[in-house]
Amino acid sequence: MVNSDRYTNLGHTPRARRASWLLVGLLAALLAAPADADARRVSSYNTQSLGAPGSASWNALVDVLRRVNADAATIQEVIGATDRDNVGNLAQDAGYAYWAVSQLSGTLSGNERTAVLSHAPVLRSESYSAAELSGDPNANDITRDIFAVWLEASPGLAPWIVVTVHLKAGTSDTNKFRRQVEIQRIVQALELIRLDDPGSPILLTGDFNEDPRNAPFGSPIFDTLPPGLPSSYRLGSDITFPVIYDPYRTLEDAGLARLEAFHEDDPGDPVTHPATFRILDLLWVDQHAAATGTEVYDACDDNGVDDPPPGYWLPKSGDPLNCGLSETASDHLDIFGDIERLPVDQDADGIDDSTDCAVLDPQAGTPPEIASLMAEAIDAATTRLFWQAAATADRYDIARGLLGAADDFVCRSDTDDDTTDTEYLEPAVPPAGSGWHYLVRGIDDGCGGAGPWGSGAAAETCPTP
Ligand SMILES: [Ca+2]
Ligand SMILES: [Ca+2]
Ligand SMILES: [Ca+2]
Ligand SMILES: [Ca+2]
Repeated sequence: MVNSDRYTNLGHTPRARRASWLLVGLLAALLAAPADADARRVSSYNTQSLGAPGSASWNALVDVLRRVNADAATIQEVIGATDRDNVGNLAQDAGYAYWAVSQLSGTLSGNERTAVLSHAPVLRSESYSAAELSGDPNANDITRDIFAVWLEASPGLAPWIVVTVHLKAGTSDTNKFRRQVEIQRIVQALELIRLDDPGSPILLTGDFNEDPRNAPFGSPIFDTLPPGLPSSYRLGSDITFPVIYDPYRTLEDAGLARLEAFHEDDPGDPVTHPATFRILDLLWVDQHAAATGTEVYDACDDNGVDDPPPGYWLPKSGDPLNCGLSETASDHLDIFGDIERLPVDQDADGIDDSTDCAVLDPQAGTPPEIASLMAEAIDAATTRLFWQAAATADRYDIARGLLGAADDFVCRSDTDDDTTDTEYLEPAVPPAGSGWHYLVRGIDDGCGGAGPWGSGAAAETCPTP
């Protein structure tokens, strides 16, 4: 750690009755962590059921999951109670310590759940039903629950939130209507998630059952319920007409960006459902995240080498798999991306969303280190310390240490006649032949608490607010 706010006050003999002031230099360059320190690989895989543990399809699925080795592997088509009960076994076989499975709600799921396998602890999960999102208890208008998990991030950072979906399949207008309503429900789920965790990166994955290459959309436009809906289908009373089929613009309007992905070393092939040559499986990120790389995994493309063209290849775990294993595992391919956080400061208080305890309140947040401590002599007996205000600090602590004695800092806040301003008048003079140095920290009386001193030396010198 660097004492970038350390100010040194060199004492002289009393006879001189003068003090001279020395700013100890700051090497503030350092503490930024590597950009990818909290990066995560996320994947989306429609597994076409899990199969029986130990079966060929199960083993192939395990092989692909291990080869891709996502930090958060989302899967769709966990079919029936047997698959549900086997998700823990799949996690174990694929090398995951944590996992979570969605619930079945309403009548339209086809008995299919989604799941997440995670290397990081699952802090929370929510399986959102239509009724819960709608507010209309009779709403029964989404196929599968929208499933969100909160995953532990690096210390001090807001959790990663991974949302996975499996939307209605089919190309009829009625299916498009149902898919658009599901997309609107996803946006509602994102609103709920952001209400709780406005600083978290949100990753949306799943089988969306619409090829984005079919854009532009914008039609059909539904002014009333389409024919041919299931008899148990109930559109939530909160959904208003017209309903316009424009699924991906709706997600973009909600602040999401789709990540393009291609087969290894083949920028001409983005297909995730080979039987129909369609892109059905998608990855999206919100404003807090971006991809450093993406790929659609097909064992037949996997030779462990980044062949020309450069890129379109990501490192994987273990050895390349035999061609055919992807086909044995599922009718879909596994799509994955390496995701890193982007700096975002929504309330412009200088504190990144990822560490801001009040992401939307510019008055609240742990103040950053005070790195601008300056001093001037007021008169022979008085030194004025001053510093630049930290945006969220309501007041400041001052600690004073004897030069050369690293651990002797004492709190001087009790001698500051106004702890809310950005100055401190030191009325004392250092002992002859010695000197003082100072540390200042900002304190947010809201959720942020005390900021760092910039040095461990003074950590205990003022009572923690
Ligand atoms: Ca290759
Ligand atoms: Ca902020
Ligand atoms: Ca804030
Ligand atoms: Ca003051």
